[in-house]
Amino acid sequence: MKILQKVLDDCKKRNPNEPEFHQAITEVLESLEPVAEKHPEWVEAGIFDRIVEPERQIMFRVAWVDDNNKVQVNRGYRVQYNSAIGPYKGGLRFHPSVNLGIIKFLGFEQIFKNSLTGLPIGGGKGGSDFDPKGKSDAEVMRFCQSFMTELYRHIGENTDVPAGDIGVGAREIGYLYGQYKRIRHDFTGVLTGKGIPWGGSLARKEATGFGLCYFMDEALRDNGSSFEGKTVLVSGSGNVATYAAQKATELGAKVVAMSDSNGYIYDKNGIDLAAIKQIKEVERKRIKEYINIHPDAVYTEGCRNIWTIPCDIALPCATQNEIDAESAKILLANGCKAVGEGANMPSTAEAIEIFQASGILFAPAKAANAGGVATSALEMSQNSMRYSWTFEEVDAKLKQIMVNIYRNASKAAEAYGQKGNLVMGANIAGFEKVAQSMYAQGVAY
Ligand code: NDP
Ligand code: 2IT
Repeated sequence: MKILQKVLDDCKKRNPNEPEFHQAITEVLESLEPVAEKHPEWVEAGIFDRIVEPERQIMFRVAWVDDNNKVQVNRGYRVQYNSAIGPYKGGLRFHPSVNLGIIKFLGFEQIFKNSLTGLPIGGGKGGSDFDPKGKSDAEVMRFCQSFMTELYRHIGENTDVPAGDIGVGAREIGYLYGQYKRIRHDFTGVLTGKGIPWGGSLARKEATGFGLCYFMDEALRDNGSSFEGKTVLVSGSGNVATYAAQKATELGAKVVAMSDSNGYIYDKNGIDLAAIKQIKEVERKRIKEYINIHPDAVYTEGCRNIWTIPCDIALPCATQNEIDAESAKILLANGCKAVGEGANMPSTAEAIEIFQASGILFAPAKAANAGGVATSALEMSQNSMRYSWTFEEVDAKLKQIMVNIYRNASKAAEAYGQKGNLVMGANIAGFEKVAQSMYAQGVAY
């Protein structure tokens, strides 16, 4: 890297001790070096220096009272990263591992992902180190109400529109929306992932997982393959994982393993998704319960070794850095031919290098998992129109968006002499539109 090395070095220096953020900016800036060569006017206008710095970072105290009447304190975040092409848009993550560096890595990735959807949404992300696991509904509600009592002043349907991510699903969005509406006295589309009766979009729940499979389906076909008859591993058993497993199965694959942070299940007959939904969505229990319903399935404690199961296609849908170099090598040695990232940054930089060097199909998160946020943008459109589309209408738009993202990322990779490199293609295709917009709008942030 020549032109952008200083941008990277300065950014790392200004943001010490944020390894996930460093990982995300390093990958993107490395991909963008040939773009910087081609566009000296963007270098001159400081586009690269500006894009790595969030427009605004909000951190706040969230105090709430637990069921034992004890006061608890968490930290809330909203990083409003880039608004060049639309209002800040991106999820909220509630997980004990959340810190500013993680929210920044997610917010930064979100800029390019949102641009790739072709819809007018900027990039942002937020969340808290609050852990919903083991909390009562009443505790989750009190936390969400306290969180929104600060967040509401920073967001709005044309300013910043949060949604779900790890630990934030329909229940949390409901409590957050109720509190926003109460404070603002305004019924607007300020959050997405809302319930269907109160402004949510059909197919939003399914969208990230379905979108991942639509993307992979298109990419596999372009490489003379398909999901038909393939053995698939899906890590995680949350929102993204569940609907990725469902769509992969509908497209003819057999999903043989899923996981949570405690361990993984292997079912050689193919995972029973009704059982997964019952355990995870309804009962909020651990995945090991699956073997009570299917005694011939195998549960293994610890989630890491899921990648040692032989497969044709791996769909990591849990969290960042869940596939390291060692897991990548094992996957390849066992004959894995394609990796589609449902989670954000699930492969380490070393793992990506190994996958790419092997020549298998590698679909990076910001392209492959963009279906969730794309459908969030469709929810915003429906809210603005005060209208709702049918499941089939939304699903058809989602499918077309994912096909377009694949084609645009492929085209960009080819245009820069890197045919098949979807990491580079996605980073470049996502960046160019944002860069053009920032350039046109002058030095306004
Ligand atoms: P959920 O909270 O619904 O599910 C998360 C799943 O991942 C759970 O099975 C969870 O297990 C597991 N998991 C979480 N953290 C870890 C960890 N540190 N180690 C192992 N397993 C872990 O979240 P989502 O399905 O919404 O999100 C999954 C991924 O997809 C995230 O990377 C998210 O950023 C990304 N994503 C989500 C989108 C969405 O629309 N929801 C859109 C695009 C990307 P456990 O229950 O044990 O914690
Ligand atoms: O990472 C992501 O794209 C999401 N969590 C979804 C964000 C959204 O606004 O729907």
